Amino acid sequence: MPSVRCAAFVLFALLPSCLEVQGPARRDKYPIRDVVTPTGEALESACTPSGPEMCFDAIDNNCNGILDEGCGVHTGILQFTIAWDAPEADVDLVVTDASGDVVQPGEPTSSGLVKDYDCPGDRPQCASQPIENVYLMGGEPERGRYKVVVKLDKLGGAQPPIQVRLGARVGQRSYAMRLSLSPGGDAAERAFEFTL
Ligand SMILES: [Ca+2]
Ligand SMILES: [Ca+2]
Repeated sequence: MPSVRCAAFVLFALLPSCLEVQGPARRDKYPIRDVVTPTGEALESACTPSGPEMCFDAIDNNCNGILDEGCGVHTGILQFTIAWDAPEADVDLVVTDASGDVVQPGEPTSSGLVKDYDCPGDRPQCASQPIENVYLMGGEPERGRYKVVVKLDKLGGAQPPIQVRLGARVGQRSYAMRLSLSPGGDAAERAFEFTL
């Protein structure tokens, strides 16, 4: 039975390398690099599951790489979401794509990014758990430099600092940052940049 033994040896010899190739290739299809957080906050890339997905918290609770899925929030290969607990406050999520276009509500950029949640606004959850959400509508994401800015526009009577959770999805990976914003100057704005 030499041919059978040989075939078995070849199979087992090849199996680990095949698995190694498939694993990282799928995880790293959209790696990000040159991540910069100008004010020193950490961009967390290690996700710790905390249970079923919770809505409108900008956290990937179940660590499947998608933020607030099943909540009516759109997602795509790229997704950026902020959530904050003070409905009186107006916090803005300003995403600039690789072409330099700022993503607007209801009006996709040429790269296909659009904002579907923009609180304060008419949506019911703006009154209780405000969020803003930007997502890629379809297709491949544009390669290049992206900038994500979170800024406190108006306090609206809320007590500063405003605690904001920022979540980002790139491919099947999620990233997280916790921000503390206060009115005036540098304290009102936080950002991170990355190259895709
Ligand atoms: Ca999730
Ligand atoms: Ca969530």
